[in-house]
This record gives sequence, structure tokens and C-alpha cells, in this order.
Amino acid sequence: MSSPGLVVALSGGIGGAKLVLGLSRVLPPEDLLVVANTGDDFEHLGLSISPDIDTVAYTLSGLANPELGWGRRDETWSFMETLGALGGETWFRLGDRDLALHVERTRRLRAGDSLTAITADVCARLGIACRVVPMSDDPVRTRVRSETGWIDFQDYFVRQQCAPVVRELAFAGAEAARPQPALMAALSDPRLAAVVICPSNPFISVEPILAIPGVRAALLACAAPVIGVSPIIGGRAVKGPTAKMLAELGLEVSAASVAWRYGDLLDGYIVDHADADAPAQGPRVFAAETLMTTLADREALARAVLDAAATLRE
Ligand code: FO1
Repeated sequence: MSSPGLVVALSGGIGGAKLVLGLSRVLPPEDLLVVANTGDDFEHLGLSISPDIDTVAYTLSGLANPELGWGRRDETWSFMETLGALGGETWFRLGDRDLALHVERTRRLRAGDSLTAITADVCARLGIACRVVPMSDDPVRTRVRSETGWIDFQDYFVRQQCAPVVRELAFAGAEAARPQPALMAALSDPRLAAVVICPSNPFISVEPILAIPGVRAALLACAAPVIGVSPIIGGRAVKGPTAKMLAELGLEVSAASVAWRYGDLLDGYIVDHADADAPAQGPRVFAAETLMTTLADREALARAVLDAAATLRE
């Protein structure tokens, strides 16, 4: 397949992973670098868990659970059932197969291996040809301030099912985190053709990446177009708390709001046909089918993003 050059995709959550799969099918593997959010990472049951890395890895390897969107397909739950019977915490559900990844990642982190190295080895074993890297090897933890105070991310997202009203977000550790070297190298690579901000929740999946010192400046300075893809379609989020968070943070629930939130980072912005009149000041707006139901949808949106980048490079 012909390639426009190197493409960097910033991804978090389920929506981001869907577009990453589309990009992986329309680009040579050596031309796709996926940078996964790690702000959702947490230690639970003594295990180091990296949900957004795993959602990308499982999605790219065809192992993602199609119903849940997270974890693995063909899962069994003996560990969870037994843990529950022993009075353990079962609000964060770990399937038996998924558990093996968390156990092995935790062992290697304790042995001193980097999250980057562990992720590369896991992806190689899952047969993934493109590069998947964490946004940093240093810990960054998203926290949410609600009316009752600060909450750790997974407690908010899973245990409390996004019920608390979000007043503020913080990314603990971001100010001391070093950006992923492969990302910084890619942003100054002469072959860089596009940076894609995937249709993820801007607050919890993308802003942790942008909060790492040097990343936003490198994106602003990079020679290739930065293309955002709206996670809002017709005023609604496809999945997850994006719309609720926009409203609770006092923003209009619209594709334009997300573009505004990214500010001057975006050169282009892909919105759904339903939002094609979105007056997104600054970035050039392109309309596409952004609801990804089928694999063909994922590929078509990936092509629309790359076409937009080509247009902006002219
Ligand atoms: N999300 C849930 O809503 N409930 C769960 O029990 C749950 C378990 C889980 C296990 C492993 C994993 O990688 C992800 C898991 N998620 C679960 C999703 C996770 O909270 C989110 O994918 C991200 O943190 C936000 O995108």
C-alpha cells in the first residue's frame, strides 16, 4: 500500500482504538506510531493496570471483547468469581485471560523494565506490526474533582460509573513526566505526514498526553498537519462520559466545543456529516462518516483523515 509517510496517532479509550485499527489497515505498519494514554493506569489488587494500552493492543490484534469494548474476547471469569467469594474487590472486572497480561506487566515493572519495553514485547507476542507506545514511562494519573472532592480515575469511571459531577480534572505526575522519546522523535521526523488526535474523550484520553511537558509545544512546532477527529456526533457522544463532562465543565455539547478545547493545536478537524456546519474557528473542517460500526467504517474514516492531512500539506 502507498504511504503518505509517518503517521502518529494519539489514542485513548474505545473510540480511539477503533480509528487506530482503521489506520493500521490503510498504512504500512512501519509508518504508524500509536501513542496510548496512560492517565487511566492504576494499581489495583496489587497489579499495575494500563487500560488504554490494552484496549489498543487487543483491538489491533483482534482480541478485543466486542461487547464490552475493553478486555479480551472469549473471556472466562473464574478469577473474579473466586475473588468475590473470598470477599475481594470485584468492581473492576478482570477476566482470566486479561489477568495474565496484568500479572506479567506487574512482574516486569517490578523487575525494572519500562512500560515502553513491556508494551513492545506484548504487542510483538500479539502479532501487532505497528508501534504502540505509552505516552510516558513515568506515572501520570488522571484525577477528577467532584462535589465530594478528588476521585481517582477508575473509581470515577468504573466504580462510580461516571455518576459524580466533574468540576475539574488533574493529571497527577504529568509535570514531572518525560514524554515518550519515540513520540518526540516522530514529531521532528522529516517523514512525518500527519498527527491524528483520535475520537477519544478529550479530557481523559487526550489531555493527559498534552499535559506532559514538551508535548504540546512539539505538536505546535511539527511540520505535518495535526488532525483532530470529533468524538461528538450530532451533539452526542458515541460512548462514555464525553458529553456529560462537556456539560458539567460548562461547555456546549458539540463537535465545535471539542475543537475549541484543543485550541490552536489543530490544523484540521474531522466532524460527522451531522455536524458539518460546525463553526470550528481555526482548524479547517472536513466532514466524514465518523460513526465506526464496521471495519470498513474504521478504514474509511482513517482514509478521510489521511486525505484531509494530504489536503492540508498542499
Ligand atoms: N470498564 C468498566 O466499565 N468496567 C470494568 O469492569 C472494566 C474493567 C477493565 C479491565 C481491564 C481494562 O483494560 C479495562 C477495563 N475497563 C472497565 C475499561 C476501562 O476502565 C476504560 O477502558 C479506560 O480506563 C477508559 O477508556
